[in-house]
Amino acid sequence: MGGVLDMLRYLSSGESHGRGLTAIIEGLPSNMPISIEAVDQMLFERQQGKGRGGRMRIEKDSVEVLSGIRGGYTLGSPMCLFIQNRDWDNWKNIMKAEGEVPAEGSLKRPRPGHADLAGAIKYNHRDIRNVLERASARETAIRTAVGAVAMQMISFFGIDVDSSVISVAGTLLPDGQNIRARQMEEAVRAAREAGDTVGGVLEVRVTGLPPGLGSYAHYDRRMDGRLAAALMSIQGIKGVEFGLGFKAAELFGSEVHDEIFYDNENGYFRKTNNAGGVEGGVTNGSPLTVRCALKPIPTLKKPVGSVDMDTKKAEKAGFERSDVCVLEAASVVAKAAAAWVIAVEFCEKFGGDSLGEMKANYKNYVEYIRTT
Ligand code: EPS
Repeated sequence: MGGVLDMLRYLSSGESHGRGLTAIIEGLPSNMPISIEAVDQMLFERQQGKGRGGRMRIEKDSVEVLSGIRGGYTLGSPMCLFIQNRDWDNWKNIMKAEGEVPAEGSLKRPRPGHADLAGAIKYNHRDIRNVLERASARETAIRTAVGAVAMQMISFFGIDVDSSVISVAGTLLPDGQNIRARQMEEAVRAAREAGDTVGGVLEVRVTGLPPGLGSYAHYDRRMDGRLAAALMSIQGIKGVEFGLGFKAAELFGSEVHDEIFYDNENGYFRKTNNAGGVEGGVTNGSPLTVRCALKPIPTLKKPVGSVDMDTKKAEKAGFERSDVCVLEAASVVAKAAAAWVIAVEFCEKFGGDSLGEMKANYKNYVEYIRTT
């Protein structure tokens, strides 16, 4: 996931209404061309979608690279990314770093489902704003930028990561762009009119993966475990399943397991992919398919019950300007999060200091698979 022992790792910082968001990525190979436009395109996609709120009309997310690139190519040194919060101008009085914080920014009525109460208890904050500023899904902007860089790295090895919304508020979205858009719109409109919010299910698909990423040898090296952790860490995700997922629990083994075939042209192959591309924590060469359940966001115009943290009296939860639905945005973030984990695993297995060295390592492995 990007821990201290990973060859590829990153650290991010930034508050929702602070000056901006930053990330430092360490461990990218040198000599890799980076398209800033491609990163910005993904940031743009994250800002879209039915049900987004007023904030997205203020922001125009684009990444500034402060280090790690020269002439459009990675140097092998840490890459620092920065995304400005345009809304900072409206908030700098409330978000000030020193002196007394004005009372108008202070929040006392925690929103059920948000980090508000648990976060305030944990960090001993009297003002919920001290929690929500970092807990906010605004942070996913920088995560998306990091994932977009990772996606570029793995694309040099023929790996493609894609995602889409499967269902909204329990209704499956049919094929066809226009009808999907209408259905999303309808679900969002109904929720907005009710002062409510909606969630749904999204799917991430990865093609071009070699078999052998991740490992069965130790619990924290399992590919599905690492991916699940990365996806669950996206704000609002409450469930993750691979392939048949929960459905597999209802079937016989003979109906679930993907039979193995072999021919000279394809080597080993499967005709089904119920496993979702991972067996024993290791990629098996089939496309990776992961679904995520996203709960409705917890900021409701018609708030549910809560308690004032000062008076301890029953009150409705606080309301902040917010989105009605972030499903399409979360689908972009999920794609980015999955790409990051794959890039980490890729560096683990084929790691080299330059892109050329990694390509040579990869070629060697592909040749081994072909002849095995
Ligand atoms: C978000 C920015 C936030 C929220 C949203 C995601 O902006 P603001 O709080 O100023 O409206 O719109 O955050 C949440 C859903 C949340 O619960 O915190 C973004 O950039 O994606």
